[in-house]
Amino acid sequence: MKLYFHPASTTSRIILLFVSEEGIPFEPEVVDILSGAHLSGSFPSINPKRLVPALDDDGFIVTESAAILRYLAAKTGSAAYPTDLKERARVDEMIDYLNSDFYRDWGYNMIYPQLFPHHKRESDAAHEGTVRWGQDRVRNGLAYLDSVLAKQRYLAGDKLTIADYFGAGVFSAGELIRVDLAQFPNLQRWYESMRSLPSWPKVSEALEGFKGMLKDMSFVSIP
Ligand SMILES: N[C@@H](CCC(=O)N[C@@H](CS)C(=O)NCC(=O)O)C(=O)O
Repeated sequence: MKLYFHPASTTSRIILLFVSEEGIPFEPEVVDILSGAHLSGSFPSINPKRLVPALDDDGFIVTESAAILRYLAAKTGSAAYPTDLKERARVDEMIDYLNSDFYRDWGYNMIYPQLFPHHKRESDAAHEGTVRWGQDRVRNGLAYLDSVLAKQRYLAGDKLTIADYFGAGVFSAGELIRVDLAQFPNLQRWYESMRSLPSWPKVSEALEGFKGMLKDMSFVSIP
């Protein structure tokens, strides 16, 4: 199985953390999205959306980080994707919430417009409005997730599942703008438990490098 990814990409690191923790063998293929290598050449025939990650399992291509996680977990019979219908529905429910509602505000409204020029809004007023609007909605999302984690150890119950791998990757992007989870103690406890997974330091090397480059910048963040 070949995994096309970039080590700094949030959605790639979701997969990298899961395969590393589960010991799933794969052939790595770095796509240098920073130099635009995903936009031309052979990669668009792998993923016409021109985004990483993408998985090639003997000619069967899967894109979308959440779909790749589900595919790999189901293919390997991982305990992190329960087969019980109701337990699995809880995992899918959480992944879908994180990937749609939460990530829209967290990533595309609050974090990425502050980091990437092509995410910046046209006018300063529109830009600031987007970031503040994202920040407000993120606060609601964080409070919701904190309340979930007040009742259970992990995002989809008391066992580690692919929802936690997905969530940990999404949350790691918050480190770039120095999100402080202190006012959400249950969420903070859960995130620290994910950060203490053995593969975290290796998988997060590029994230740490990016954080270093941003250390003198100020951001609209949490709190
Ligand atoms: N919904 C996709 C999003 C993938 C995505 O946005 N990938 C980013 C890196 S995190 C990318 O390839 N960006 C390249 C670009 O925007 O040109 C997934 O979850 O896999």
